[in-house]
Amino acid sequence: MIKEKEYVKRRSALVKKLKRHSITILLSAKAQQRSNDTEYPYRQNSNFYYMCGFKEDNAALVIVKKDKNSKTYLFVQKKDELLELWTGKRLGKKEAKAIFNVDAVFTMDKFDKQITELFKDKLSLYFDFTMKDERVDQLRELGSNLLCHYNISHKVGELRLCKSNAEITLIKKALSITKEAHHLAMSKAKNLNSEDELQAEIEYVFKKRGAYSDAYTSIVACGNNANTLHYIKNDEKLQNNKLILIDAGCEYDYYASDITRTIPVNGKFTQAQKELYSMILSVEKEIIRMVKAGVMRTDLHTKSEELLCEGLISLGILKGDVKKLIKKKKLKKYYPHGIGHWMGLDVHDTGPYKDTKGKEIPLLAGMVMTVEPGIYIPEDDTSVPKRFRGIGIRIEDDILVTKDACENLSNEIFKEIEDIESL
Ligand SMILES: [Mn+2]
Repeated sequence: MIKEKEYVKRRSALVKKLKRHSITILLSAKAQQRSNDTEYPYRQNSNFYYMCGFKEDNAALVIVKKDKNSKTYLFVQKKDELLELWTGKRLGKKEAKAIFNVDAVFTMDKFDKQITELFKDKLSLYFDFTMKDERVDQLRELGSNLLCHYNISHKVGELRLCKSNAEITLIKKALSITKEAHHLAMSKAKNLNSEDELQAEIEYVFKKRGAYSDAYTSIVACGNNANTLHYIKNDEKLQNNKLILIDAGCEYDYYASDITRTIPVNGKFTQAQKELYSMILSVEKEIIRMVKAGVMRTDLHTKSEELLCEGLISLGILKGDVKKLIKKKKLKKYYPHGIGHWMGLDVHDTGPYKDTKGKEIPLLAGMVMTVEPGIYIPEDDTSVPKRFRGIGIRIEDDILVTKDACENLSNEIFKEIEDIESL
């Protein structure tokens, strides 16, 4: 759990980044309708959650900065016995004031009036106008006479880049559940019929161990299906002698995990699978060894391209010169994605990759990034030796950047061939 003290610290760090006379408005996520009167499970907006930890719908956080002073206001839903009977308990104004260390708590029905009052001061407005919400248009109208509009999500994103110890603890907890799920998949695949059965086993562990849900839709792709990068249908039969690419991670108390393992259906890698898998695994390990503060993520990607290209040449899948093959985008056909991304409250964390001047942000101690090289060979690619066709392999771990090196947070999830086969 993140303590209130930490949220206060985050807000004062944000205030330091804001213009002298400004108002910042962060809105809660809106409950999304699925069909008729059925809703999707509610999940708070990550930026809003990061700044205050409030989990309810129909809420707002407002920070007013005047010179060096700042005031923070939380808007929450009014208590309503009848509505609470249907949709669950609301904290209400009084309780919220006792829990959250803000200057004042208002109910949401006062929002327009309060904001109109605050907007009279000709401040600059920080807001996320990209949110999909009718309240955005409303605010745009209310704030049309304000001096300047800035996007708040970049500022919050900067704060979210480096994780606190409490955040790392939650990511580790998410990973401990995800580990159990992947190990269960490794031991059960042999006895299951279809991709969705395997998906069910994985997500059963997520729920049973107290994770809110998956951090993203699981990919369980057998054989050639692994060559569809965002394959989420997961409804085909598991085929003997094929591999299954499983990209699945739970979200625990709002923090993500993002793990890919590629395992044989019948528990044993074939010779061709083994050769390709070992090559990608050694590249993954080599890239993880390079991760430390100061390194550029794009340099990790470039290195992964070189190593994978060399590997494909040595396996006879590509022919020619490494540099030329990469330049002519011959490798991109088999390695079409990046080496990894930031991870945190979101599986693809929204922290920026470039600073405001457009310069790449180097790795910083406390960042968490994925390292996930992969090779995908379509089954109809006749330019590749037959034994490799229809194989898609990705291996993905979650890495904490430290000052002089890094810590592989998912180190305990099996990825060595012998370990996978032993399960
Ligand atoms: Mn990933």
